[in-house]
Amino acid sequence: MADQAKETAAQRAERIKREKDGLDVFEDIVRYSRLGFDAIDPEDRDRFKWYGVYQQKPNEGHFMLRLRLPNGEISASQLDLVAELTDRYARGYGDVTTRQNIQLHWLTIEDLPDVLTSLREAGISSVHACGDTPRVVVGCPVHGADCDEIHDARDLLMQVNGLFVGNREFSNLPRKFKMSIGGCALRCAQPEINDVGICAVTRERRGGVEVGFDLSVGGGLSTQPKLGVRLPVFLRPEQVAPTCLAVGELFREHGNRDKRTAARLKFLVEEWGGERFLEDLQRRVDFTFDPDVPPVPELPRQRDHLGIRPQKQAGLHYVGLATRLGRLTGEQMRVVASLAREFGDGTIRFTNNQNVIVLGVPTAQVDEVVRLANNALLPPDGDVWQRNFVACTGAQFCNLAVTETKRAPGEDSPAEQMLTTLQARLAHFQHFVRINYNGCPNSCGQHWIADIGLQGVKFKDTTGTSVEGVLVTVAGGLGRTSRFSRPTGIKLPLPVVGDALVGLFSAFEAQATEAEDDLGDWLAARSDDELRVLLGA
Ligand code: SRM
Ligand code: SF4
Repeated sequence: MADQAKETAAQRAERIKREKDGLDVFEDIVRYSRLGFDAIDPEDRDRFKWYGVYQQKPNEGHFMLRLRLPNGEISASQLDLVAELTDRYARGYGDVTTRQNIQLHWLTIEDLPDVLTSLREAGISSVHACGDTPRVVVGCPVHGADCDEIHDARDLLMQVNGLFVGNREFSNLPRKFKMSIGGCALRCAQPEINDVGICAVTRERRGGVEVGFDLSVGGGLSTQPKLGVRLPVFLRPEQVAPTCLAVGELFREHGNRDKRTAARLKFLVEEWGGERFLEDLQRRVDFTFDPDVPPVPELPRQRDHLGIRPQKQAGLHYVGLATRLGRLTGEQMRVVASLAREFGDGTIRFTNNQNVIVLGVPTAQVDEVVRLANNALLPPDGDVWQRNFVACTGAQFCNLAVTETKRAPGEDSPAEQMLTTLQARLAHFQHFVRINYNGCPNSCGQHWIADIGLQGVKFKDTTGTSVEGVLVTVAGGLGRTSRFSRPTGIKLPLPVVGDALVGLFSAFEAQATEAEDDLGDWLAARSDDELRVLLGA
């Protein structure tokens, strides 16, 4: 056995994975639930992640549980169960995540066997939701319903998810591995920032149009954001699953296992380049990749599906509801479940903006759904602020956070203050805007792709006092022009951020000539010095 005292973080992580597959830790969770928190071997605690269980901060015996909801999908009865568990074990609230999942906090080791077993019996998995594993496959939350969709890729997504989840062949990857498979024309599933990004495309063919899939690899955010590299391949639907498996194998075999910070697929793609990557991939599949790819289409900047929209099925609508900062009480979960069951077709899907969509609502029932959703503080259209303000977990629970972001529903927090200020002072604002707030540089809240990215930092103010604040980044976005937000160097103490943003957006409004004027372009054209003045920094 290695000298554990001298191990690097990567050596430790690799040894822990080699010595026991995280998938074998369930029995230990049951055993520790009888022995108590203090008996937990720290290495087993690391393996708990393979069941979506993560030690929460402060480390006083509580855990976070991340569910695995491929395509963000959950049924009404499943959400009822999650609501019940939320109230019984998680102090009454949970989070919708930027990968369309639900997370609960405050679970104890004693609670875990009951919670995990109840979820499993209801068909909800948390397997491979955390750890060095194939994470949940994200997708378009209106797969199968969107009138403009290119291809309903839901079944394909579920097939790929099923091939990876709980598969021991992929249970020891060098690092987390994230896939996105989407069929909508908006590419709302953000293929550009996933390790594997697959989205539906069409190309002209004699006699008509052929539907296939585009493939990009090595996208990701974190401290070193990279856009996925588009490979010159046109995938037929039946080639998607074998291609995903091949990328997973390639990553497993060639990903960097010596340095955690260089282990993600994006670094391998960067080192090899697309050409070599594709050559290796070609050797792993039993078909020849078709290089005839269509041009990248013009993509809009706003790529979500919130609001009330007709479905491709005549007489049905889907209704998107805006959460407040991604936090849902058990009661709100029950309302969403009952809306889906009583008025919709029972399907609920979470979005990567931490919102939720109820599908299959007959036209005649839409008004009632809107009324009940508003009563539950889940406005169907949401104003621009609530709909597009994303906040990661932050210091309340996160081990890596530098600053606080949000707190329990109804409690004051920096994100709540910012959102309330914007809603109160710029209620009329109509332009598309995306604000993403992270408690640290890891970008779980995706600040790199926001118009306004807020990254939690500690810094010294003008009096030399250390304060909590944000570093402002601007003009990021996916779509028409994919670009990461630009760090401005401007740091604002948390209490002034809301007012500072009001000043900035008011200046934009004063200069914008048309409702369609683009905030992202305007921000991109402002120098850091100009922004500093507009933000009052
Ligand atoms: Fe994340 C680690 C929360 C999406 C990049 N992330 C963490 C931990 C586990 C840190 C910790 O030790 O506590 C956070 C758990 C806090 C808690 O108790 O909730 C955490 N990440 C989240 C969530 C809940 C943020 C949210 O509020 O929505 C998201 C859960 C997604 C899910 O359901 O699976 C979440 N994390 C992301 C994303 C966004 C995405 O995937 O599109 C990213 C950037 C994309 C990417 O991976 O490149 C992201 N999280 C990270 C990183 C940096 C990874 C890296 O490559 O360097 C870490 C730290 C690490 O892994 O070492 C991290
Ligand atoms: Fe935690 Fe940082 Fe991720 Fe926020 S961005 S959840 S603070 S690791």
